[in-house]
Amino acid sequence: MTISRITGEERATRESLVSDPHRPDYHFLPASNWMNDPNGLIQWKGKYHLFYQLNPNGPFHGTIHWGHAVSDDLVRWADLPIALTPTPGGPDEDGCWSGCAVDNSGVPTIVYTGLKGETQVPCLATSENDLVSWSKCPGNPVISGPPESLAVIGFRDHHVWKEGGVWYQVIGSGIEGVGGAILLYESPDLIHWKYLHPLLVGDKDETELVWTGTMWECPQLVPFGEKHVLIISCHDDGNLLYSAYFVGTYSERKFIPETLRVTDLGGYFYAPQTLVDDKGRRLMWGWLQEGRDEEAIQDAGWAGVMSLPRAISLRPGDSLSIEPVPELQTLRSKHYRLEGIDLTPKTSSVLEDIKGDRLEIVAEFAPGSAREVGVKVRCSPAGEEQTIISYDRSSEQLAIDRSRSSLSSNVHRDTQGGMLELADHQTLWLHIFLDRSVVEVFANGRECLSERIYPSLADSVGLDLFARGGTAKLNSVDVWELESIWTAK
Ligand code: DQQ
Repeated sequence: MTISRITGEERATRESLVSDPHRPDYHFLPASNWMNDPNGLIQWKGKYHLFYQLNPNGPFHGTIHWGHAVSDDLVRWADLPIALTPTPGGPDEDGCWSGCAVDNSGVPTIVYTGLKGETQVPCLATSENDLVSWSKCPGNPVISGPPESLAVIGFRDHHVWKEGGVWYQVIGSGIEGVGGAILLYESPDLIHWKYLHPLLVGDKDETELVWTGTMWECPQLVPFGEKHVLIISCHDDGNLLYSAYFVGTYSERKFIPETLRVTDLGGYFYAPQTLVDDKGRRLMWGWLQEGRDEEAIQDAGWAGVMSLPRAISLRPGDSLSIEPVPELQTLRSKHYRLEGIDLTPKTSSVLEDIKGDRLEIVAEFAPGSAREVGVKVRCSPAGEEQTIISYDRSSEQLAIDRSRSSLSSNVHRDTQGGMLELADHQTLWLHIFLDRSVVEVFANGRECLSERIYPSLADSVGLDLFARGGTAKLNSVDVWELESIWTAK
């Protein structure tokens, strides 16, 4: 296969990995090696720029650089040169960690975390050629360290915005013995920063709503009308938990939280960032972590995938609505559609003519008397491998059962999911993106559940629909084969 969207070394590397049966084909990921957080999301002169945490030296977290890709349409990406590389002897000599990009009166400016030993400090870089190459600010770091009045755990990851002519910044942190914390700063010029106060402090022992751990990474404070959403990624003593968000009010530089929820119902979506594009949409990407052991990752030669771009908005009741962007429809090729099928516990092989590991599936169920309905993907002909996406009406749980996703021993196989509340006669609407080892399920235009699966059999490409504990009606199902983002027009 010829990769058409890029040139040179990246192209050869991408081509060499095309036959890896677990490597996603329409999600962004670097040519090889390690990727984690999305960084510096910005639309510049109409083009979408995606920076990301990259280790060009192997498929493991270390020597973190900023990788860079650009897109006209949010879907097809072209690799650009590495944007930030650790500088020997500099405050970022051990890594250029996460941060953001802003437009400083026409000067594209990155605010990122420099890592040197254990020390984490905010640094700046600017570009004079439309974001292609970057110069680090000679005065780095722009803040010498965390406030002395606080005993912090971590001081990293930056979200910067301008309000009334003043720059504000939030930095992820934690307070020893207390919980995660977001620290608020202000500046007239992005260079001189004054610490104001913690914007919010968590409770490491509170588990009633959503447990948020000992430290908060990758904060973003985003306005939605009268409300603000504070997105965090929860970290606990070195373990990445999940991304969560508070909805609340922000005024006079104070944030008052009202609700707290997880951003994605699965266990792999982490460190999301957002941007507002020229259509006025708030778009979000997150890092989808691997769900297999280090030996398998080492053998694969790559780790980490970017989620699909998700359009987010705030619903009444203070939860986010999360939907795939319509631009993804340009990847659709062969199409199948079925309508009006009665599903009983004995129904099987409804979709036996459709096979694939890179599919988009839209299924609408009227659950009827069924206790549970759903879709099976990546099914082997004899059923020893299958991944079950289900909705349980009584517990209102949307879940992905991976207990039979793979015969391999080195993969995660727990069932993950969470609450999707539906009114009594509301239909269940599942919008599923399957891309080899990635499953992203958007449910009823609201929740999203992302998982990683690694089937071992080449013929685990079947699909099925099911109802259990009663009968249900499948109003319709549409399935599209999706093109690769590297070879599509
Ligand atoms: N990863 C980065 C940090 C961030 C963490 C380092 C989240 O800046 O806190 O790669 O994945």
